[in-house]
Amino acid sequence: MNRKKILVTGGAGFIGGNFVQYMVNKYPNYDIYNLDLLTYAGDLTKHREIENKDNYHFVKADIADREAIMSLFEKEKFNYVAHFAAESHVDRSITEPEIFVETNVLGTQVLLNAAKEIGVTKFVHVSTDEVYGELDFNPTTFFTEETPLQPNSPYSASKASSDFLVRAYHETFGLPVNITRCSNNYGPFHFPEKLIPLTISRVLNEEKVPVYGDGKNIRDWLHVLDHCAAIDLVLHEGVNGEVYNVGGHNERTNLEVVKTIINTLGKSEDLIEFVADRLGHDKRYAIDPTKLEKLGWNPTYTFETGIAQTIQWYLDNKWWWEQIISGEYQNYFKRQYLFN
Ligand code: NAD
Ligand code: TDX
Repeated sequence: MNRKKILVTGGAGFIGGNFVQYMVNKYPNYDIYNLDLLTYAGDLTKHREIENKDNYHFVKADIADREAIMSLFEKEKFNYVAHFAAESHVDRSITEPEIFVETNVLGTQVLLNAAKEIGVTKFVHVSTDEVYGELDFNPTTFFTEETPLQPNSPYSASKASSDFLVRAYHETFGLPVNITRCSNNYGPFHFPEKLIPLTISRVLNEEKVPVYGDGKNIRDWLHVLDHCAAIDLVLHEGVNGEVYNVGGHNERTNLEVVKTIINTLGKSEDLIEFVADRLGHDKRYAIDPTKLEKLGWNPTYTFETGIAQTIQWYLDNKWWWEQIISGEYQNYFKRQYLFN
């Protein structure tokens, strides 16, 4: 039987977690290994419905722990790696940049080296459109795969550095890699420090919603399940060494996003509070996804259908985000994996 082993790093986080569930359900004949350090952003409660499936496996480890990663690769001989693990929050990178270098740069190099040593079939590195820097407000300009990298935050600089290492492992050692650069994701299990889940949870609790600066910065929103389908496609069909941009032409100002959520929930726009701007706040991101579309990918959600589904999900799954905000989710690993 054609049983493949797929290592998903960061599979307890937002996008990696959605990807783990997508793969476990779609490919019963693949073994999906979720490797995660369970930082503040890692949460295993989201996997309650799949954690007992035969093709789901969890490994707690730090991607920057060279010895642990090498011995895991030697033991399991993974066929594929989908690398999501990262420090992902721009605001945190402004106050604590060091961990972004350790995890995003060093951790990626450790994984690349282990993948090279055992000879994987494919290593997909999940990067971000933020490595391209910022666009102006001219709506006809987009990031393509040829746009030069000009990262502006410690977060995007660390991601760009990891992109260069991935490229170097392909050029120097012939490692079969792809880099994907995605726009802002949203959807179920999005950690409530990020704009959309923060707004939904605050509005539901009748709390103020902080909007940075004048709220006119633009992000290009992509539903996380469309992103999962893109990574699945690139993992199986991506041309080795290529970069693929992922985005769905859904540009909105932050103020439009916040107002859409407030209005959908029938609350007052008085909840909006303009606060000091983020340092180095990128004006606009917008993706040209033509190359990935030619490979066979198309988004299935518009922003309207996706945000409606997401708001409904947060209404239906208060159990999830309330225990994230209270911190209770951090006890789940001990209960399920250590004390049983
Ligand atoms: P997230 O912060 O929700 O999840 C990150 C996960 O990585 C967490 O589970 C965390 O515990 C784990 N992790 C952190 N450090 C680790 C380490 N040293 N070893 C092992 N695991 C570790 O992030 P996300 O939003 O799901 O983003 C996933 C990836 O996608 C990141 O690489 C990010 O740069 C990229 N990305 C995110 C977006 C977005 O809109 N969220 C957009 C484009 C690209
Ligand atoms: O409270 C807030 N108020 C606000 O106005 C927060 C948290 C954000 N913002 C603004 C800043 C951004 O312009 O909203 C926009 C979105 O902010 P975030 O949700 O922090 O996302 P962003 O900084 O755009 O980065 C996200 O998308 C690209 C992910 O966190 C990154 O990991 C990914 O690479």
